[in-house]
Amino acid sequence: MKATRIALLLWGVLLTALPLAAAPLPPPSGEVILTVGGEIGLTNVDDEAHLDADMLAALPRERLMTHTSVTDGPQTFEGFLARDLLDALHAEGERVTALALNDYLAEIPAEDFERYDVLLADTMNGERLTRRDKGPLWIVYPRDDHTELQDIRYDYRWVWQLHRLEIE
Ligand SMILES: Nc1nc2c(c(=O)[nH]1)N[C@H]1C(S)=C(S)[C@@H](COP(=O)(O)O)O[C@H]1N2
Ligand SMILES: [Mo]
Repeated sequence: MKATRIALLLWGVLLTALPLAAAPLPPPSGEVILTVGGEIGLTNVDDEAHLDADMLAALPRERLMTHTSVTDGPQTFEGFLARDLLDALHAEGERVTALALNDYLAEIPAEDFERYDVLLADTMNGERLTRRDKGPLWIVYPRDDHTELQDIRYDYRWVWQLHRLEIE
């Protein structure tokens, strides 16, 4: 069996069945899309989780339609839930710092991800988000489903060009 395949299987098992910290996170085999550091229970490179596209694709896929503060009309996003990622990595923390390729950063209370189905989107309207345009990942809140999210206090947490999360 190819190493990638084994790695993916392991990751799949981690997401579903295995008790905490029973298996290590496989190393990334492709380009790293997202790095997660800080208070996490599973790591693969030093004390961080370096996640490639295949590993992220193993998380349950979710779709969300919503308006945003930077586009006209509702957009359809696809990706995975921030909550599912943090659960998969056994993250324990109250604060998540989200860092973008353009050095923008936002501090997000971890409870946002419990309370709301916040997406880490990798596609918009069926098109993959590229680094040139809001990719590789964009934090998308279910803005249309909760009036309290239609507020600048949340807009700044919609970090695009996301490439790193720090859990504290
Ligand atoms: N990567 C990145 N994400 C970002 C920002 C940014 O500058 N870079 N600006 C944030 C802020 S402050 C807001 S209000 C929303 C919308 O930003 P805009 O109104 O400046 O377009 O996106 C957020 N996400
Ligand atoms: Mo903002």
